[in-house]
Amino acid sequence: MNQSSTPWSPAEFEARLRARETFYHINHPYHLLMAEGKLTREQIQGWVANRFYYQVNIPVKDANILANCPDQATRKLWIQRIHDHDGVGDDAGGIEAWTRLGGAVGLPRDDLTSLRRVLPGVRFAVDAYVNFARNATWQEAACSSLTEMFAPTIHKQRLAGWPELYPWIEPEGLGYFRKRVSQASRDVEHGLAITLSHFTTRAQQERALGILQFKLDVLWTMLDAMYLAYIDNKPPYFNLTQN
Ligand code: AHQ
Repeated sequence: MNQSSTPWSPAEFEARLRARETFYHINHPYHLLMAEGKLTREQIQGWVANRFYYQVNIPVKDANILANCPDQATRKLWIQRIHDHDGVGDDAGGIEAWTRLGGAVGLPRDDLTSLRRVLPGVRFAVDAYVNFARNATWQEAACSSLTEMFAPTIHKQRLAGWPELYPWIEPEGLGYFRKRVSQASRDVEHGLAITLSHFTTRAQQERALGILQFKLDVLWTMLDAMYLAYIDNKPPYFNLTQN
């Protein structure tokens, strides 16, 4: 086999997946401003309200993966992701925790649950992710969740920085990020095992990198829409509506 058709070893394949960290949304200008403490209350609120649409769609995305997955052992593990977000037993779950983050940044619950603040660009990016998971194989959709390889860093950055950078945000609102640090690591262990064992030919491995890039594009595009609306003050139709 020539060089370009030889499969990568699992270690090399994983290293190439992890090398995509460069394109993670921690490096997006919106997130850089956030990490530097330069976002206003409104820009933080806009981010929380728009990210709520992403959060409520994660269990829908994961339910699509379950629906496409005939392997009981996989489903037994994957279903935990739905419990993490929707809650189970007396654990209210991540979506509820996100509404508490909303309250902590001064947003009434209804500002999130009504979805009235969700920007078209955010909606299209999130819907593209859910529709991908609905139509792809469950292994491809599992691969697309691997942006979470890079998530613990971003959650830890917020936990470490926000109390000092944004003292007006009530500290208990950060509970969501705290829980995600361990949940993301657990998710990645499973998602990576599926990916490394399923994508074995070189062409399949290249496809996996493309799927990961698609999901990096989803996260990046969400912040592009927020940057235009909340940093550049150019929300949709800004030039057509009277001030
Ligand atoms: O809070 C996040 C979350 O629950 C998930 C699930 C996972 C997936 O299935 O795609 N990805 C993800 C992410 C969450 N938070 C993002 C953030 O920046 O707070 C990061 C995001 C991801 O890395 O994909």
